[in-house]
Amino acid sequence: MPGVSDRTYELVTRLAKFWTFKRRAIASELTEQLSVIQKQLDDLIEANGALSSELHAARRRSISLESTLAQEKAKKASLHERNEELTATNTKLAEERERLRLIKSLLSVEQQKNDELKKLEKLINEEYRRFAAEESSLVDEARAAFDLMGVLHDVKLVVGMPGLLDKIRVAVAGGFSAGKSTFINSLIAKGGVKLAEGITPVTAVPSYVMRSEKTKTRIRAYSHFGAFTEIDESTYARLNHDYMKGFGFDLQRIMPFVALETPMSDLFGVFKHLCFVDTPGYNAGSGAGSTGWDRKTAHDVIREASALIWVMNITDGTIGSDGISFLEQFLSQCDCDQEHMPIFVVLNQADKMPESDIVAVMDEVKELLDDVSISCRGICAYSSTKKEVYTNGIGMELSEFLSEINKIKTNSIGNIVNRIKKVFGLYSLAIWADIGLLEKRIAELNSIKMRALQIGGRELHKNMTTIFNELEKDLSKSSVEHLKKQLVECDRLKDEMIKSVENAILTAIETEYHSVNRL
Ligand SMILES: Nc1nc2c(ncn2[C@@H]2O[C@H](COP(=O)(O)OP(=O)(O)OP(=O)(O)O)[C@@H](O)[C@H]2O)c(=O)[nH]1
Ligand SMILES: [Mg+2]
Repeated sequence: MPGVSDRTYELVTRLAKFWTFKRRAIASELTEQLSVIQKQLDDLIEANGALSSELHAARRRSISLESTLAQEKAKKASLHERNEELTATNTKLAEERERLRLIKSLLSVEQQKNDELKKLEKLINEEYRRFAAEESSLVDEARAAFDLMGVLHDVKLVVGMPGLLDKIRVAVAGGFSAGKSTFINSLIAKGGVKLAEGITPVTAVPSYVMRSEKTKTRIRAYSHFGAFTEIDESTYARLNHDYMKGFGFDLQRIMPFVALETPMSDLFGVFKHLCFVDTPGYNAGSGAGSTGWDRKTAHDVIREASALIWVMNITDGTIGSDGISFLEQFLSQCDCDQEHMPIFVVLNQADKMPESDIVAVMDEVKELLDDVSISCRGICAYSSTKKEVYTNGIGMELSEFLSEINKIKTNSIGNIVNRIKKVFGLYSLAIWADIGLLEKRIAELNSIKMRALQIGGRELHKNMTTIFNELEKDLSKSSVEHLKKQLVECDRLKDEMIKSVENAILTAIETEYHSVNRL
């Protein structure tokens, strides 16, 4: 059947013809067709209206959905942000918990029952101080006090770590990020614990690294009382400058050092007696909390060492005036004869430099050290990461140096005792010198008195008595007696300190022996 519009068209065509029959019928059919069309049109208009309002509603819904979506997206972003904040807070809390656990164990760790160590502390901190305040003969008293504090520090170290007694301490020092820790790590066997390394100042607490004959690593964090707590590798790995800042105080005050016993490699030979001491960079600044702390720590640690390995970054090109002045200051303070302090220079990170430049830096460093009369046993160019020595060095090779150090006879007790004897020997000399001077003056005064009597008779002698009385106050026999009493006190302190040192260390060795046998 033809569609409404086809039919309409057909009817209109027929009507248009002049001689068409049944025009009325056609017109009526056409009218009918038109009304159908009109109806369709009306329906369409109605449907269009309905669709338009639906479209309108849909648009409104879409706009509202869009705004809901935007709100949801914003909510999601804020939740994500919150989540990240919470994760960070969680990590911080975990770190805080870890820190608190470490502080708690350091503070609660029981001090070994070592009465002799306490006695030594009292002798140095109280009795010696009293003696020093009264005594005025020794000119360089500050140095004597400093030396005795060093003795106390050393005894605490050995009491806390009797294993150190037969070890030769080799301090590994230098500027921050020179690669000191990486250098020691290159001497640790595979599977042993690693010291923290990094590009920002890392090492904050000195670490004593000793060879362990077992495969297991033992890490002990020491408190100031010579007591220690065992810490695990992950806690140890975190003990860097940034982590230390989080304590809000110098952790070194309650944890002055850490000791590791770990399997060592035989890269440069097997050295059973060596204990490498990783030090903070002397120029690391205020990283651990207070300015100069690292320099002081580095100094304290190096002072008590028997040898020094100076590590520098070869790409710095030269040793630098601050490095030289640090070395000079150290040599002037160390206990042994400056010329006999074995020093070895490691030009580290040599993998970063062409061989021709390495030789030039090596010569420059040697020349600089010669200029300031610092003698070193040898200089080598080394890569701690590649564990490789580059070109021929100057003087001894590193392996020869370590082998020589390994043979040094250690006698920590004897060494400490000698240091005490040296301090009190100086006091004794100074007091004897004062006694000699006083006695000489008294004799001179007496001779003047006699001459006054002989020349001017009783009258002159009487007139001078007032002056003599004043002079005699200072030059009286009682002053000599006083000095002699100080000599007795000097000897007593020396003997008591030596006895306490020996007993404190013996007690520590026995305690360690029993605790090892209990394990
Ligand atoms: N290429 C190369 N990089 C090295 C070498 N030795 C150390 N490094 C890198 O130098 C950076 C510093 O090394 P550390 O061992 O942390 O230096 P450090 O002297 O102990 O530093 P502080 O403890 O901060 O004073 C680290 O990123 C090491 O990976 C080396 O021989 N070659
Ligand atoms: Mg380090």
